[in-house]
Amino acid sequence: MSFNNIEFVIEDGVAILTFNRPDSLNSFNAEMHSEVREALKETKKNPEVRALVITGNGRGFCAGQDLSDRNVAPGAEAPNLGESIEKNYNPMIRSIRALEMPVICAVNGVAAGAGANIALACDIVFAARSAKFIQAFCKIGLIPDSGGTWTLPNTVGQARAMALSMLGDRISAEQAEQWGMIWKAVDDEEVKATAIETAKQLATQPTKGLALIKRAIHASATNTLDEQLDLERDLQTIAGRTEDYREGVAAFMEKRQPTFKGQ
Ligand code: T3D
Repeated sequence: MSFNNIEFVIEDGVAILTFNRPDSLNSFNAEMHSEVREALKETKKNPEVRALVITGNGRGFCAGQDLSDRNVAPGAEAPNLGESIEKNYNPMIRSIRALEMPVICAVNGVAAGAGANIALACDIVFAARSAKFIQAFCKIGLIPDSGGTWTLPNTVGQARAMALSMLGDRISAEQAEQWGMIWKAVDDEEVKATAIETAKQLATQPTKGLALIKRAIHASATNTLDEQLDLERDLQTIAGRTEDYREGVAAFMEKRQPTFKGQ
């Protein structure tokens, strides 16, 4: 697969999707959207892929929408941003959330606008110590999209979500870690390697079980405890029927390392 705006490789069971428009801090134009869609489709359908890493080239992770693609000249018709969200950003966030495998993000630099919220939609987020998270939308009269108005209150609470969204302050990776917005801040030169190593390790684990964990944790944001208990019962039923569960228990009983196939 060859792309102009992203890099996409598969190695050791891990798909690595790298945003690659470093001159504009990996902001999204229409072509990049369509390439990311294609890469996510391939990630989903390739049976060898058992984890995904998302990262960026250059000094930024992603600065959201490429604003040079928006005609705001006096007298020009107002762009229909809802259409753009419906066609591009929402399907991307839904795809990341629905992928039945762990999605690991390596935030290599500034993550602004939709870029910040794409990172926060991933399952495990590592960020370079120098990276910043910016809900930049308010600075141009927009609201956080790409799931930001859902993810933020659910991770950092309403007070911080509101202030981050209205002030558009730069949040450091360490602050993001302390607030539970991301998993870990790591040294800049280690962030991509750490994410890829974690993904490769996860790609040897019970993929179906991990996908069910992902489903359960996401559902908890809107479920009552009763609903969540029912969901755990249902998902555990599915988990208990996987080959990997059988292998995990057998390996434990036989005091050997398990070999999980993701089945
Ligand atoms: O429109 C729709 O479809 C609706 C959906 C919207 C989703 C969104 O994401 S809306 C929010 C869009 N993003 C932003 O508002 C962020 C804009 N960027 C910034 O505020 C700053 O660039 C950063 C805070 C991210 C980083 O600042 P700094 O000082 O480190 O870098 P810089 O000098 O501003 O940027 C470096 C270059 O990248 C620069 O180009 P140049 O001057 O070297 O040729 C800059 O113009 C370019 N760049 C950065 N962000 C964008 C961008 N070019 C186009 N679009 C961008 N979003």
